Amino acid sequence: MYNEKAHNSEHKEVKMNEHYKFENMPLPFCYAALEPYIDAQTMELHHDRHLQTYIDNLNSILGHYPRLQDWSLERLIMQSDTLPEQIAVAIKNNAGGIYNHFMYFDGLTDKYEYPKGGLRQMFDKYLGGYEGFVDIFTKAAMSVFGSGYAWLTIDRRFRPKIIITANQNTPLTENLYPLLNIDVWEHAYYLKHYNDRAAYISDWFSVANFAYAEARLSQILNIYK
Ligand code: MN3
Repeated sequence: MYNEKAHNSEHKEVKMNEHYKFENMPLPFCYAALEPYIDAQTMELHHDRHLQTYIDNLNSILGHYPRLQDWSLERLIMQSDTLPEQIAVAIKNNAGGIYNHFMYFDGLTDKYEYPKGGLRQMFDKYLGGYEGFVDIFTKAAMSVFGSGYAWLTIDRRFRPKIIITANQNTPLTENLYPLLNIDVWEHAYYLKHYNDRAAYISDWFSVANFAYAEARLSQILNIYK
């Protein structure tokens, strides 16, 4: 599987258990650190309650299935359709909810850096520079109907692909390697931005962790190129 090797190596860096029991690690900054772009109350509820619920739900299911307890999050997502029918959907949704939120919170920073290195080169070569990326990514995030995410991913030919996913679906099952995402479920912005998703997306660019996206890009290029 295209993603398997990268995910295995990635696990050495990600600050979480590789498998059951999954844990909610504290954010590397305080809840108010992203203000005025994302408010403290939203960060606290989003991380400590929304994400925690996915973790609790998945742990609760896996507690009854010892044979799945050494499965990684990625394996649970990618092979959910091989699981018993009564748990397949719940595992896909809750493992996806954890994976997507880990990506989202890792993709936020209180130490903003303008995109540089290979990431910047990729923007310049394929997307019309940083401004082109902002434009395409914003349109994608705005186009999510209902709840979901917009993603910056790279495909098998190492080209950027900006996609959207519904609910807690992930790009993993589409053979795309995710670099960065934005959560556009209303719980990610409603307390501050109300129904103004465009304002939230615009603010998100001021706290987007491009250093993290760049690190993920370098990692996958080192493995495969
Ligand atoms: Mn969320």
